[in-house]
Amino acid sequence: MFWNKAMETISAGDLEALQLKRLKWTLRQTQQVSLYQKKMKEAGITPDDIRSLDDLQKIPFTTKKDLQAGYPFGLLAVPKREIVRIHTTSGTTGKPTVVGYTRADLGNWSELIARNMVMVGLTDEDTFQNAVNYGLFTGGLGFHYGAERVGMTVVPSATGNTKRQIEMIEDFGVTAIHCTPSYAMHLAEVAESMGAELATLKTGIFGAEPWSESMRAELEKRLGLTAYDSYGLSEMYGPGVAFECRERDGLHIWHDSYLVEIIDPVTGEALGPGERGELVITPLVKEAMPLLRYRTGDVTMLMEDECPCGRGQKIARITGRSDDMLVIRGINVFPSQIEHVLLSLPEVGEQFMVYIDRVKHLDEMTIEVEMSKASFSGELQDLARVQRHVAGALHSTLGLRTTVKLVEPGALPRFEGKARRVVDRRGAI
Ligand code: DLL
Repeated sequence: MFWNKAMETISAGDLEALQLKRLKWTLRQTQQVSLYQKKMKEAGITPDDIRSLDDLQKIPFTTKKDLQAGYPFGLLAVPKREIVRIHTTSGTTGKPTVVGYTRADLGNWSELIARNMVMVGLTDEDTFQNAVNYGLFTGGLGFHYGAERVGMTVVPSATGNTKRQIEMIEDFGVTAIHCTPSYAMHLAEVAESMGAELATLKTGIFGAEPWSESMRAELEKRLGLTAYDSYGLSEMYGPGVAFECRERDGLHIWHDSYLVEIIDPVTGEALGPGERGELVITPLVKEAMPLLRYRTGDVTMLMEDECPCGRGQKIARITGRSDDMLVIRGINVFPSQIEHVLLSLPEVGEQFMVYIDRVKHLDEMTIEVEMSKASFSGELQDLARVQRHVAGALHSTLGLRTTVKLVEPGALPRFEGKARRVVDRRGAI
């Protein structure tokens, strides 16, 4: 099913012409912002020097630091009266980025969300529970307006009060739910403890943080739904940038609205399909806050094969952020790899925390993980064997020795929004 078939399946030739036209428009739009005027001047180029899509390479990158330096409204390309809403990034490091939207931006954004939802088979017959934060976080209002545009019955439940969320699913006959994968896992736990069957639920849209294929399998089994990965970032409106189709093998990045590149995060050099690196995006229709070659910090790769669904370019699931990648004794580790290993072991549950310390100049990684309910029977039995088994499995995937601590089911924190499972204590005194 398509929401906008002409755009979703546009031919390569027409797409190139459209992308170039929109890139030129974006360049003109950025010239209202002093940061880009300065960057282009320093690079010795003007918007007129960009005559083909390949010329994109001549344009300097924009980084999160650039955006932080413009806090709060320094990146806006339109007068304040044209801004009808603002959101901000979650701002885990330093100042958040303020993102402004014109009325046209909000329309473009809803269109992209609508495409995503229809792509996975949702229609105006569906009842959609939007179990994410409705404040400055883009996940709430972004999906809300997209789902309304499709004509779904929207339940704006937001987060929290998990028992009530489960009752809503059952009482309102909710067929589709949107939340972070960590919150979905918590919903599953609470539903199980209440004996709720969630019989009407058939579609789960999960995103805003990295999650693994094993997490998908677990969520599908426990919530009885088909789970789709949704990617986006506030700087590019929010969710809706890339989304899985029913093939669930990579995420379609909306080619008429975003130009994508993958670069080596260290050298900045372009990488080809199949090579994992940092995702760089140039949005093509953003009015209030245009961006040029924005370094997302997210690690993925361009996929080579054409998708049987007929839509365009796909990226692989995001494995993590180039800047949250943990480097432990020189080895790169993504928290999603740890999650993947733990979920494959029946002795332990899915909740874990990672602590990193520096002991006598050496990095030490400690992983706390809950025993699974099945293997926990009042006391941690045969603790040493389970511990060895978990540490062995982690070692063979990560190539790294770790200390594993087993804890009781329910002992570790649950997260309503994005999970914060890694505590890096190496910088602390
Ligand atoms: O998280 C937008 C969003 C809301 C996406 C709801 C999907 C669903 P920010 O708060 O600005 O925006 O955080 C963006 O989150 O750069 C990634 O590092 C991470 N992220 C988002 N989606 C995924 C995903 C929203 N599907 C940052 N897989 C991004 C992995 C993701 N990481």
